[in-house]
Order: sequence, then structure tokens, then C-alpha cells
Amino acid sequence: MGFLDSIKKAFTGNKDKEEYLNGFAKTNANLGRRLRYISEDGKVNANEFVDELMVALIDSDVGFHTAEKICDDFLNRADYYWRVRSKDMMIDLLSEAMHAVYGEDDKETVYAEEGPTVILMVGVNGSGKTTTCAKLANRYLAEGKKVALAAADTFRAGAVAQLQQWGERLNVPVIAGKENEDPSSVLVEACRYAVANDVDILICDTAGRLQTKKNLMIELEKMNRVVGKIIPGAPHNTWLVMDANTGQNGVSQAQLFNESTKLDGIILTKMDGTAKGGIVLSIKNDLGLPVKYIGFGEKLDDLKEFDLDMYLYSIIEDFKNEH
Ligand SMILES: Nc1nc2c(ncn2[C@@H]2O[C@H](COP(=O)(O)OP(=O)(O)OP(=O)(O)O)[C@@H](O)[C@H]2O)c(=O)[nH]1
Ligand SMILES: [Mg+2]
Repeated sequence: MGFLDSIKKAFTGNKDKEEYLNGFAKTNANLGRRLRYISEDGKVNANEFVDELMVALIDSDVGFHTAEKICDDFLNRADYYWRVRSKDMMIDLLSEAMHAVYGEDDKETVYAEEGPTVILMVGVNGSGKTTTCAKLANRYLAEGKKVALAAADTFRAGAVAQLQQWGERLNVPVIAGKENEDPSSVLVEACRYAVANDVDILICDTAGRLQTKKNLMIELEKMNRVVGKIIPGAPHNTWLVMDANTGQNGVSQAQLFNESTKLDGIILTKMDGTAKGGIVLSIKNDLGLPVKYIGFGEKLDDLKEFDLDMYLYSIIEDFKNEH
């Protein structure tokens, strides 16, 4: 049984199958289709394949270094299996090389042993932070957790009201500050509320900020510090919410955020609208940051946990012929 067959079994039984299929459809049409094309009969020479592979990977935002690593690994594997260079074998070896470049997720979500778990959501303007806070709250509610939201975006007019609307829909308390109030003081208040009300998960929305704006990054450092003063170990998870359309700029974006507030993972949003799903591999390989969740749309349940096998199968498999 080939590698792709082995992950197909898990894929077929997974409840998020349809969302992955639809959400990665554009990436599949871009990368998957090209991979199948370049591995057609007559091009079964691994070295020739690799030149075209490199271009296809970079076009889907895998990033140069990561693409190079995948190609080298692929060539080593192809060398080992030199006798069998069929199209299926090529695709299998490539899937294995892509799997290997992502590696293990060694940063599991951290939950406080006692008291509230604090999740801090950061990112550039419009990346999907506020919507993702609501989607996450929805997931934790479904698990039976007691959830609260902190509206620490006191900068953009209407930001607090946006989160409050989600709070009403979800029936979740929203701890909010006034416009232009110091966001750190909102977080302090929210942490105190969470402790006093036995909240399990406190999700903190923050204002969008460009990673190059020094004063806003210093503000983020402060937010990070103050929550730890009220709840030891908080924030337990700091996740960068990134638009999957960001392109390779996303890597430097994540790098700069990581310098101000230690990131524990990435949430990639708007995957439904991009053919550049290769960014997942680039972020993990370049920065060691795992992708925790993927946003597949604007609705509350359009947020799915990232699963490497599901991802690879969705972007590579030939669904037109298979399903
Ligand atoms: N298609 C799609 N749209 C999304 C997704 N996530 C968020 N959006 C949309 O992106 C837009 C911006 O989302 P927000 O949650 O307001 O983004 P934000 O990061 O909080 O924005 P600022 O607070 O202004 O920095 C909204 O129209 C969302 O509905 C997604 O996964 N897919
Ligand atoms: Mg927002």
C-alpha cells in the first residue's frame, strides 16, 4: 500500500472531510493538478520531475527553502526506489517528502492545570482575528467548556461591538473596555473576571497591527506580561491569525510577531479563497510554528483543526477521478 493510500483511509473516515475538500479545492487545482501532470508517463525521470516540481511548489507558496528541502528529500527517496518510477510512485514519494518536511507538531495546545486557560489572538489588520475568536469560542462551547471573550481591540471603532455581537449570538460574556482604553487594562479586567467566574477558556481578541510598527509591538509585549501577573502561566497559547493569501511575506510577519510575543502556533484563515495552501509547509519548516487551525469560511463552524494527513491528501489526491 502506497503512502497516499494509507492516508486516504484516515481521510475517508474523518468528519471534516468535506470542509477540507472544499477548502483546499483551489490549492488542489493549482498544485495537485500540476503534480499529476508533471508525473505523467514519459516524464518518469526523477531529475526532470524535480525541476518542474520546484516551480509548482513555489507557485503555491511553499517557499524556496522548503521547496528545495522537499525536492532533495524526494530525490533521495526516488533514488532508493529507482526501479519503480511510475506516476503513482512519484506522487507517493512526493507526499512522503512533504509529510517529512512538516514533521511533528511539538507545540500542543496548552491547558492550565487549574483555573482559566488564556488564549491570546494576534495578527495584522483584517486577518480574521475577531471572527476566529468567535469560531474558537463556538468549538470550546461544544466541548462543554465555560468560555469568555476579552475585547482588547480598543483602537478600531466598532471592534468591541463586533465581538459583543458574536458574544450575544454564542451566549458568551464579553469583557470589554472603552474606546482608546489601554488594551492591557481590559485584559487585566478580563483575567480577573475569568478567575472569579470559573471560566475554563478566556479568548482575547486584540487590535490588528502591522509587525513593523514598533510601538504597537511593544503594546503587545505589555499585554503578554500583564495577563501572566493575574493568571500564572498566561497566556497559555498565543496564536498568530494569518490570512492564507498573505504569501511569503507571512513568514517574516510571523517572525516579527514571534520576537515581541512568543508565538505558539498559527491559525490560517481564508483558505477557501486561495490556491496557495503551500504556505502551511513553509511556516512550519522556516519557523517551527505549527498550524493549529484552518479557517474555511465566514461561518461559526468554518474553523477546523489542522491535520497534516488530511491536508496532504486534500491538496494532492486526484478527486475528479477518485470521487
Ligand atoms: N472567506 C473567509 N473569510 C473569513 C475567514 N475568516 C475571516 N473572514 C472574513 O474576513 C473579514 C475580516 O475578519 P475579522 O475577524 O474582522 O478580522 P480582524 O483580524 O479581526 O480585523 P481587524 O480587527 O480589523 O484587524 C470578515 O469579513 C470575515 O468574515 C475565513 O476563514 N474565510
Ligand atoms: Mg478584529
